[in-house]
Amino acid sequence: MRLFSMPSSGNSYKVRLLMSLLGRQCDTVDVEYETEALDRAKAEGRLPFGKAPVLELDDGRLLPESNAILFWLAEGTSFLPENAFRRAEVMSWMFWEQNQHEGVIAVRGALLFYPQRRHLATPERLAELLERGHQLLQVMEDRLATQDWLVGDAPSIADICLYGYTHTAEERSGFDMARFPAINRWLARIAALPGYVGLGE
Ligand SMILES: N[C@@H](CCC(=O)N[C@@H](CS)C(=O)NCC(=O)O)C(=O)O
Repeated sequence: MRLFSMPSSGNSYKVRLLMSLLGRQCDTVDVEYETEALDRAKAEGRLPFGKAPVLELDDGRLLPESNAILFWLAEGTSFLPENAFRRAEVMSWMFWEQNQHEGVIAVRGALLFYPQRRHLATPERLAELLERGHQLLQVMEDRLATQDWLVGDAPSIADICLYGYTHTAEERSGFDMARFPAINRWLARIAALPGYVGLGE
């Protein structure tokens, strides 16, 4: 397998993290933002949706979308519950991550982190994203105040998926994480899992 992965991106990091937690190996092709390697991967048709990450299977099939890759890798492991309702709950959190959380938490981080995006980081936009992001983080806080993991009683790909951008929500995206003690305890639980790797590792 080959993973086309953007080193600085939470979406690519989620996949690298799950691979490491599962003790699975694969070749990694780094396709950092605005580099020749990214342009080449696009030109060679390796990124079907024009974005990283993409997992290339040994038979050449390409799987884009970070959460689809998590789902594929987790099949048959403890990171994807067998119970049908629990699996559907995992999907709920993963859809929510893509259609609400990522568009605010990751986007605010990208505006502040990537110099090429700074011109879009107007005070009004940053303030709006800050307020919305705190509301979204409160949704996670409410869930994690009553249970250790987002779904059921074990870590699943819902946790790995949401960890991707939540763990840099303060340092990169500027959210006030002191407001969210249950999220902070959950972040520490994930960082303590055997096989854990950080974003820059
Ligand atoms: N929904 C996609 C989002 C992927 C995405 O937006 N990737 C960005 C980095 S976070 C990318 O590859 N950008 C390169 C580009 O747009 O040229 C996923 O979860 O995989």
